[in-house]
Amino acid sequence: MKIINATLRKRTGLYTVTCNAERIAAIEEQTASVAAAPGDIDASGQLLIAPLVEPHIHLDATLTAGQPQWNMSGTLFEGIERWGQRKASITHEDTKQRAHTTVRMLAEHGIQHVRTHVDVTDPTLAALAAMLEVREESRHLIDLQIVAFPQEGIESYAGGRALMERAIAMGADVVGGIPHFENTREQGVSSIKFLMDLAERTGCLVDVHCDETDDPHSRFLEVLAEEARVRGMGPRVTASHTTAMGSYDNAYCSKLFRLLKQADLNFVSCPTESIHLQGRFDTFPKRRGVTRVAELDRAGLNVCFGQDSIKDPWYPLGNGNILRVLDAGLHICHMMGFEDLARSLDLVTDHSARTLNLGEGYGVAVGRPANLVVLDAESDYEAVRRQVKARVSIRAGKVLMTRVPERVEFSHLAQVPAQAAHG
Ligand code: 17E
Ligand code: FE2
Repeated sequence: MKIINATLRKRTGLYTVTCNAERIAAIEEQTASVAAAPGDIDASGQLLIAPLVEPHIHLDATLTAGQPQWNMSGTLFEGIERWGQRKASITHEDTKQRAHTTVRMLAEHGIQHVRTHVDVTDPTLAALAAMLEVREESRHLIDLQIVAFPQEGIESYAGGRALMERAIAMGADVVGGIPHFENTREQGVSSIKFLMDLAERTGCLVDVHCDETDDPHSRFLEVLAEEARVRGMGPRVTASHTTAMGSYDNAYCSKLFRLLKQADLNFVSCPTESIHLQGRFDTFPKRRGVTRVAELDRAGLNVCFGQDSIKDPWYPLGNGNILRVLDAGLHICHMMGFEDLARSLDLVTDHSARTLNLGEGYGVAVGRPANLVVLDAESDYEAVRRQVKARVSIRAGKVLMTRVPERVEFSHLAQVPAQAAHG
C-alpha cells in the first residue's frame, strides 16, 4: 500500500510512503504532486503522522458518571468516593463493554497506543481480569498498556501490597501508585519504595499518580525521581499529574528541576481534568492546578498530554478526541507562542510514545510498524487551530478507519449581496 502526496512533520516537500505487509518499506520525496493509482491513498498535501497516543486514561471507570450519584463538589476526593460506590457493582461484562466502547472512541480519533490505569484496590481484581481480556480483544485497534493502579492506596488499603503483586503476576504491564492519597507522608514514601522495588524486580514500567493535589506540601515527586535516579530507571518511569508543582514556590522548583533532569523521567499532564478537579479549595484568585508543562518542556524533560477520563466520577465530559485536550492544554499552560503551536502535536504523539517506551515500535521511519494517520491539516498549527480529525487511520499496513469529511452548504441567503461584491 502507498500513501502519496503526504506532508511529513518537521520536513518540507511531499512524500510517498510505501507500506510492505506490516512495516514501512520506503519514504520517498516527490518532486511534484502525483496522481493516485488504484489502491493508493492520496493525502492531498495533508499531514501523515504516526498515530495519536493516549498515555493516561482510566478505561475501567469510563462511562460511569452519575452512577449512582454525580460528583457535585468537583473534587478528586469526591470522585474517589463516587467511584468507590460504583466499584461495588462492577462486573466483568460491564467493565469490558464500557472499555470496548471507549477504545472505539479513541480509535475513531486516530489513537492507536493507549495506557490505561486499572483500579486494583479490589480484592476480586474483577476489573483487571476484564481489562486483560480487553487488551487482547482490541489488538486490531490499539496497543494497550495496563497499569496496576492502587486507587485507594498501597499502604492505606488492606492488603494493598499483595494486590499490587497479584496484579503484576496476572499480567499488568506497568506498576502504579498514589502516594499523595496514602494516609501519611511516611506511607506515601514507603509506597514509592515498594512500587519501585516491584517494578525493578519484574521488569515492569512505572506510572505513578503523583501529587495530584493543590497542596504545595505534597512532595512525592522528589521521592519518585530520586528512586528513579538511583536505580537508573528514569526513562521507564512516569509521573502523572504532578499538579502540586503548580503550587510549589520557585525556589523549591529550582532545586527540584535539577533532580528531575538527573533522573530523566517522563511526565503526563491531563490539563482538562486538572483544570476541572483542582483549584476547588480556592476562592479567588484561583489556581490553575496544572503542572509546569512549558517549564518541564523547556528544561528538556519529556512531557505529554492525556485525557484521563471520559464521563466518569472525576470528569463528566470527553469524547476520545485528544486534540481537544491539546487545545485546552496549550491555553492552560500558556503555550500559544508560534513555536509551541508549530510543534504542538509532539505533546500527543512523539512525547507520549516516549513515555510509553514504544521505541522503534513507533514513528514514521523505514522499518517501523505501518501504523499511520492522515490528519486533515498541513501543519501542527492548523491541526490544533481547526481541531481537525483523523481522515484515515492505517494499522499494520491496512486501512482501519476512514472518515468522510463534513461538508457545509450555505443556502442562497448566505450569498454576498451584489453591491458588496462589486465594492
Ligand atoms: N483517579 C485519580 O486518583 N485521579 C484521577 N484523575 C482519576 C482517577 C481520573
Ligand atoms: Fe489518572
